[in-house]
Amino acid sequence: MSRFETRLKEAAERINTALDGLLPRDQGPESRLLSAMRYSALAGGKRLRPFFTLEVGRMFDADEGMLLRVASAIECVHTYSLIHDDLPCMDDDDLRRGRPTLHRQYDEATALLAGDALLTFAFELLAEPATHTDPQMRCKLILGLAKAAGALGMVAGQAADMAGADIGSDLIAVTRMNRLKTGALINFAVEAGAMVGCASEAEKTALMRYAHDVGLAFQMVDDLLDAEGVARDTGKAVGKDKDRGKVNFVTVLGADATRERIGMLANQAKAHLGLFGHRAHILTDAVDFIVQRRY
Ligand code: GRG
Repeated sequence: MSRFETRLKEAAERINTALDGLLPRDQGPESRLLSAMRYSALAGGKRLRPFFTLEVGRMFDADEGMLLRVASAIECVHTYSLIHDDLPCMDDDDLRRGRPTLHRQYDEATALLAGDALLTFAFELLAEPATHTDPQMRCKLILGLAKAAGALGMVAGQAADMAGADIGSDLIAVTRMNRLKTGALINFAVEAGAMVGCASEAEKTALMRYAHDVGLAFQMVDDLLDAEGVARDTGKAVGKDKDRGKVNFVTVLGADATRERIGMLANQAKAHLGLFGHRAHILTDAVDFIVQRRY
């Protein structure tokens, strides 16, 4: 395991422990709903988004307890999006994170509600005083997450994804869709770490540029894995986009040109970190991990 993978695994363990403690216990009359929330939220996953929040915050010596709550909120939103994306009315998938999708393991109504509850829970977490001593900061975090996840962010990207070729089959349309569907939440994960760490405007700008390039490269790799990967590694079905007539970077550019762009974005992302010197070495390593990942 590389130095980066060890660090990612450690962060994932801290996030899992935090989520386990923060999520409601699966007991009482609503225990089926609560256990469904826990099934998906504690099912593993790379925990990349919370990793970014923790590592960026750490660069500015932000409080670990606060960062863990913010990172957990972001992971709850990500998990909700995966649950809803897997539903029969969307991608209708059977496998997620190497296990049956939530609606397969439970039922469709429970999956829908567990997704709703995780989304709402994220904002509850951010609003609680334990997340930050400054109420204005809590409001800013809530606003940032709402914008990233909402109708002009991730949900807009999902709507464009569902529209398939109707959004147009060119690079501009595909880039826009992915900036929203995947990029918006990755951006916020990085931004939230900078916010809690009270980064300067110049530092925030550099980090936002980094997040932009990383988000696009991440999605391009995801599209390559969908085209060429194996379900055993990815923990989810592959080859779906082409079968469903969806447009993605590989269908628009082809695999070779997608790989070339991933390389360019990776170099560009690393260059944005120049301002931070050695302090950002883990964010540099994250770029290599993202472009080389097989899952
Ligand atoms: C339903 C509102 C709504 C949004 C869904 C995230 C998303 C939008 C759909 C997921 C489908 C998908 C394959 C998106 C592309 C990239 C992506 C977000 C992959 C999953 O993220 P990872 O690889 O997953 O970080 P893990 O399981 O590691 O957390």
